[in-house]
Amino acid sequence: MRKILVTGGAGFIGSNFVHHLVNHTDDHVTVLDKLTYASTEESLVGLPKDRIHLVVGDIADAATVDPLVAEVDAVVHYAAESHNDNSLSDPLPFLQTNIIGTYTLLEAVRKREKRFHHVSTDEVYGDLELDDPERFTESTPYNPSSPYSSTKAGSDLLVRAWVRSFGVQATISNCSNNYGPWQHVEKFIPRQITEILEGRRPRLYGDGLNVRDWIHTEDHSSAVLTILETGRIGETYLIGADGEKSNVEVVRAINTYLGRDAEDIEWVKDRPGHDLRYAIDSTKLREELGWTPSFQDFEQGIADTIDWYRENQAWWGPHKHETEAKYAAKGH
Ligand code: NAD
Ligand code: TDX
Repeated sequence: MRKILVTGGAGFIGSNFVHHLVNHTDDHVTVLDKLTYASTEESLVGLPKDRIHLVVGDIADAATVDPLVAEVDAVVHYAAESHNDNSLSDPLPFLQTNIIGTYTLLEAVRKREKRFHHVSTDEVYGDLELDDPERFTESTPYNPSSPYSSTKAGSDLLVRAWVRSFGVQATISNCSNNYGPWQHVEKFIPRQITEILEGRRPRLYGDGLNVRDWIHTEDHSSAVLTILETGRIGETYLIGADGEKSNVEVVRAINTYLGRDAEDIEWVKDRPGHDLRYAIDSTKLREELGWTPSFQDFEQGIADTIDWYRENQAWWGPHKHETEAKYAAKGH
């Protein structure tokens, strides 16, 4: 039985990965999570107690991290401050968790000689024009735009340096926008669904033409497990499922599934520095490691996600008011 430490395993994508490990391997999973406002500890409830252990703590605290790393075979690192809008109003927690936290983990895996997988984002590459025929590849130069994406870029570069300078056995993945259950209501798709469920209109930034490359979080998990098990040390793999959609297309799909006029939209102030388009070319991951996504029907995926938010109001309801108050203060 392998022992895996999953940082941020009580968050949206990390908790999905923990379920994926429990369902697809016989690994024992230790979750290290600070349980910030974004965590979804409930998503871990019901998992077999002999397979999973939750430790509440900070990845930037070496005294917490080092003994946990010593006990496992590999670390999969999801923990992060993850929301661009928050990074624009208060960048410091992003530097602390995304940079110092990643550094702290790297020092522990270096000392304990453990395998490390670093989960990152396509936002490190900046953005593309709407009509650019190119997509991001592993050799696209880094060009992050926001405090969030610059700290993720910094953390990726730390991992590369620890591989080259100290021989740390690490891989990196950069994934596109995830959707699915347990995503915090601050993020785009859950915010729109829950605005409508609370009787308000969905809210689009700017002209709504910005494009994101959507992937179901379950496909992100299967890709990360594939890289953990078969990826080449020192390599970066881009994860994407050919899911490019403009924001207005996504909102129309949500409106339509909820039986509303597709064009009934509240147009709000744009995000400063708003990246125009992300698009992933995941050829390397598919051809080298044989990974393919399973959730290719976006309309069905959105319908399932909407149904999940309808059924789980008890989980997201308590976070909604505070989240909307923050947005209202910024004019979003
Ligand atoms: P999230 O905000 O939902 O979850 C982050 C988790 O990390 C939370 O449980 C939080 O409590 C925990 N955490 C935060 N600071 C911590 C600290 N100092 N110590 C320990 N735990 C801490 O984020 P998410 O959307 O699930 O993203 C997870 C990872 O995937 C991040 O590294 C993010 O950059 C990356 N990613 C996200 C997306 C996306 O679309 N959401 C896409 C590509 C990559
Ligand atoms: O109410 C909204 N209206 C709107 O038009 C919100 C919250 C967002 N938007 C737009 C901004 C973006 O173009 O929707 C798009 C998606 O926004 P977010 O959910 O904030 O995601 P994004 O900024 O693209 O970043 C996400 O994907 C990459 C994750 O939050 C990051 O953690 C990940 O690295």
